[in-house]
Amino acid sequence: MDYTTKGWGTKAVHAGNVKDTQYGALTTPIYQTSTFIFENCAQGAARFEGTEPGYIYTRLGNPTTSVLEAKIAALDGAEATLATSSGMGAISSVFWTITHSGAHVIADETLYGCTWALLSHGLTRFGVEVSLIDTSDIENVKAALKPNTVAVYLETPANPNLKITDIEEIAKAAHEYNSDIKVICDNTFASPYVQRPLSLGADVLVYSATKYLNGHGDVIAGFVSGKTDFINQVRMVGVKDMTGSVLGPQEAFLILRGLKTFEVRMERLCSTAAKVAEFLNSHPKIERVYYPGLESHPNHEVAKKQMRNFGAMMSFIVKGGKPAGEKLLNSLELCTLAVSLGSDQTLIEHPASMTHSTYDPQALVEAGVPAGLVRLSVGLENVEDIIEDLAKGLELI
Ligand code: LCS
Repeated sequence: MDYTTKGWGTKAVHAGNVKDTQYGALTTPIYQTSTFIFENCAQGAARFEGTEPGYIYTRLGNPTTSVLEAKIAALDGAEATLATSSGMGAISSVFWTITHSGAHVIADETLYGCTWALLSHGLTRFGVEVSLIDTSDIENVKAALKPNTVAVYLETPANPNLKITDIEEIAKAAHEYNSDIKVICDNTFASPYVQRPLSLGADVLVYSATKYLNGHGDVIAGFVSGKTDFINQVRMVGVKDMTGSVLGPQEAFLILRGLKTFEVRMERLCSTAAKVAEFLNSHPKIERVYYPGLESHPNHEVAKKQMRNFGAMMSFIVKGGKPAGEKLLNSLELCTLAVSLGSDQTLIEHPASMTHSTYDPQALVEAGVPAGLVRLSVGLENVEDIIEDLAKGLELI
């Protein structure tokens, strides 16, 4: 069946599933195998040549993972998807595929801390030129484009301050300059439920599937989505030869299981987050809330245009800055002090000393991550319980 025109829940449950003709299993089996048997040498050679379809070795593909990849491609509206063993595995496999010494990458200055470190301290060691700019101002992007630019990389909403960049505008400017430039969007904070950047002109999506796509805080994984030719390149160069960042079949199965409830989880998370953001925004002890759904967000109009909901991530500054924020984090009982996000549990953390401690201090200021910023990933608990916990914590300050 073609699921392209079907609803979200239907896609998440059915797209990509392969009928088990051997035993009729309802759910996708876990093919816990490192390698696959060839009937004879000719068949092995043909599979390596690519003239005969079929599995070879799990670093190149596995039936459990293939079902998951097809499902994510359906959710992203992508031609193809590649699963990786982490979000950083997805991002680094893409960069190892498209960069070389002398290539130029434009990236937003506000990124997940390890992505920032990969670009600033990692790729530059190998002769890649990296320009970190504020991509939310299109003029900055136009000014940074150069003949050797191979990619424009951004997160929207960005980790940790929920900065919003206009994907359509960036893709248009980059492709007008040079149609070979890859516009790469890290869609982790939004998830495909909230935002589908390929339909806005982006070329490549990367994810930490550790977050909403798995959704239960028990797996580390990543994805790359895009055109079939490009995904094949990332599979056969970026992952097979350069990073080896392969997702195991057990993890693929757990993500498949998590995806069955993707739509209901996301609906609930987004509606709870909107209420929590309103609560924080009207609280006298809160200085500022960063949530794309609030009219006070500087790019609320762009968020409304490109997101179909506003997600479940937010950050805020408590009046009194870092010491007051720390007091709050140390006193919460239901909201759990931990990094990561997109889990069933509400998680709260301090970016400057945790997820973004990889940044150079000056770069952190330029990226709009003040010392007092607190990041909240709203979970599946009941909204009144989350708000009660935050209210109690704020009272203690
Ligand atoms: N991209 C974004 C936007 C992320 O938030 C993360 C992880 C990654 C990529 C990397 O994914 P991973 O390799 O961990 O699967 N973000 C984290 C965070 O904010 N707290 O802990 C991890």
